Amino acid sequence: MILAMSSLWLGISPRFGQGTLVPTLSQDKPAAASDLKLWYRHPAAAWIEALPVGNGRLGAMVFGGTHEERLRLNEDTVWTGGPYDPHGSGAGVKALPEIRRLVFEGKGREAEKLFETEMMAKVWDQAQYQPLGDLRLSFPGHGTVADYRRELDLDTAIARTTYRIGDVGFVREVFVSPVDQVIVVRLTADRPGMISLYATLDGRVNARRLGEETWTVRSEAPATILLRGQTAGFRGSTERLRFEARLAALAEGGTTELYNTSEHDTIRVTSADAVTLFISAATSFKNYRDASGDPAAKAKDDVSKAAVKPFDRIRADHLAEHRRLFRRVDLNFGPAAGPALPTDERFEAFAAGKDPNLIALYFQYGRYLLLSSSRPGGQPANLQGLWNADMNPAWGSKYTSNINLEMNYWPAEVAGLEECAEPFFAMIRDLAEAARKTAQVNWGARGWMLGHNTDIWRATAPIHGAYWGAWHTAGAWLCTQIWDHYLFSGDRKFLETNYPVLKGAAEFFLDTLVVHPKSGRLVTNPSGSPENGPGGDPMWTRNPDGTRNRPIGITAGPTMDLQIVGELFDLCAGASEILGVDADFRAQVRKARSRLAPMQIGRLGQLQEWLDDVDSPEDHHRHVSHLWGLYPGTSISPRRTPKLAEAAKQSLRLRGDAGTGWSMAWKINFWARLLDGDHTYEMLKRQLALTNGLTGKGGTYPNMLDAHPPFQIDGNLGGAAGIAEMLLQSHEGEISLLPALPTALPQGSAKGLRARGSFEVDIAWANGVLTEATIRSGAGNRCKVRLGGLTAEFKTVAGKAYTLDARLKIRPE
Ligand code: FUC
Repeated sequence: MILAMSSLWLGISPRFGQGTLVPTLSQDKPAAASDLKLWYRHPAAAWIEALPVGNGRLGAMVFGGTHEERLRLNEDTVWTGGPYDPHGSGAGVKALPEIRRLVFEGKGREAEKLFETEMMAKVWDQAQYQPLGDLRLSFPGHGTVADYRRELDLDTAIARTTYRIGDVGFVREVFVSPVDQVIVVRLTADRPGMISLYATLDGRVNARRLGEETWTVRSEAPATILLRGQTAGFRGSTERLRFEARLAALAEGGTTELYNTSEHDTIRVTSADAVTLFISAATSFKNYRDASGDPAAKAKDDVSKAAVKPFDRIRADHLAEHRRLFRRVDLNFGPAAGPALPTDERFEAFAAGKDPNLIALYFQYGRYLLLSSSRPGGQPANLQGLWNADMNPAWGSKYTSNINLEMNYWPAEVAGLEECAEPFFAMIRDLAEAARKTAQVNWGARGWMLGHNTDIWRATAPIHGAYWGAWHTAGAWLCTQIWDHYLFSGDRKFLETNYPVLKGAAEFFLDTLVVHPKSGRLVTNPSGSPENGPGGDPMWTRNPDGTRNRPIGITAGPTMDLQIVGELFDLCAGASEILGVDADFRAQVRKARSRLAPMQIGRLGQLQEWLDDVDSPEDHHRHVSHLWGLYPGTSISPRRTPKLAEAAKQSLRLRGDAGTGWSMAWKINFWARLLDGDHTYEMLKRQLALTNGLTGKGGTYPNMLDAHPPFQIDGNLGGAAGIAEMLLQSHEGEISLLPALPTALPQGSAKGLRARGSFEVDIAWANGVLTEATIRSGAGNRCKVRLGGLTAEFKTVAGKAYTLDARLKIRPE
């Protein structure tokens, strides 16, 4: 059954030709400005209320205080440790036959034990991402505050705090320039001589578990503060990463001096008309094998260049670069309802069905977060994107690759931010190189693979234990996202560059798939269905001695693996055909593909998560890995494989709607792919329920960041992808318009969404039905459009737009 998609893919790909998408944007103005702002009537009392700004590499959370201001700062290469070889001293490949035998004989506990003594990394965890520090400002002489407001304007990427004290109005703007590579804080007042402040860098606290790290704050005349140090050593590595941040103040009028106490070197500005603060930062990270860079040189260079550029130019350049990406897509669900409310008060109105445009804001916020945390040349968005407050963050704020890392990039193509995936693709190329050793030592195989985690040093040896670490299909999953970029863009050069990565992933599975003794079909072994085992959550009982029971995770041929490896083989066959290379290899992957164990429907009517029918009706686990083939995969479809789609639906019903942030975001996408708009909307309602993270699971914090809890950016980004998925799908060789429109969203319009085949799509609907669609062709591919049961097909010319009416008839120009 998995085979169904391969013919479709191969049918599609050659037709997509070689063109790249020509941006033929339909609008240069975004939705009404008020719809693109998060705003509040009070300063942030906690990080989950603060507002994120970032340029992909440098980030800040802005609290918007009045007497004191705090910006929690990040730089995307501030990680513990340095380059290291993660591989342990186990027997690896020598133990493999025995582990496999134990798994096939149903001796899972013994197999896990052997896996853990022979296959694990030398340290059972990886390096972690840390904050850079804080910018601390205080404003002497500030009295009682009136007319307070703070906002984040997604269309300008500027966080703005305004208030009055007496008859003086104060304005503070914060942004992170992608052009000038500095964090900028601009302070003004509506009367001269009113800006007085103290400014310093601070905020690194030794991370308890990690041992000593060293850092200092000192000043440099005339008005610079330096935060300099090295992160804690990570047990896996002997090297330590060095970092430096520089804060410089440029005051207009007044006096500026350095003010030293025994604790802090501080900049003091008195009675200025306006002040601009610049913060630059860098680390010694060069690439995952080399941490010998010079952070001081880069930090100094960036801040010196910014200091001689007129502020208006810096701001204008920032705006232009941000809007170049942000304004590509517009979305609304009808006019705003009633007077605009502060963002934290909108959730209640939304829950009562009154403010559908909160969904549009969430979608645009997802786009904003992706383009602010992932830009070419930087690191990919990690578990917290770019914005991590903690020295010891949850799960190391690293790259968890059994759902989270992949989910971060789900909106990139459809939401018109394909460049933002560049750091992600670069990381995949690194992993394909670094993991060759893991493939050799543990599997005796060619190519590469990835398990459930990696870090900035691209560690690929299994960690955390067999329950988590035996699963190793992440590399193949990542390859499907490379392929998808090709399907969207038609960029043959991109495909050519990345072909060795795809081929390496397939070679690994050609070498490691084994014949199942009972069925004679090919399966993975040892592996697992991410973080789950038969029985799921209810099996995690606690013993009197405090230890916890858990199901056996290690297994052969979990459904997710079969789906992912199947699609990997398909895309490798497709890619080699398009590029006209490797005919033998193509024949091999096709043959292996036909021998893979199939998906199965179990006794509960569910899609089985494992080869045996052992799914428990009590299992409400957050991971729903066996539905990978429904989304982001393409092997389950209500139209092409209705029985499998019905079984997937049953699995979802059994799992239930509850979940952590990313789990709910995944379910938004699942229900959209099942073409059930109303259930998709139910999931959106759960995702957009306001939370402080202390009660329950999932939901959205006041600053609209996703609550796992704690904050993880995957839910925001997966949620944004799901909103697009209910309005437009293009994974079946056709552009499906409004495939899962909820009854609760009867009117709206979307502009600039992207579809596979190098198309850009605008849609408008009213009373729950399409009124008009415009499709712009980027590469002149043939276009098939679907609206429910109605289809139309036509030739296109690159660069031309086609407007269709509600019957899918092309309107004459
Ligand atoms: C996986 C998930 C957790 C969390 C972590 C970062 O382990 O199962 O829910 O998202 O990644």
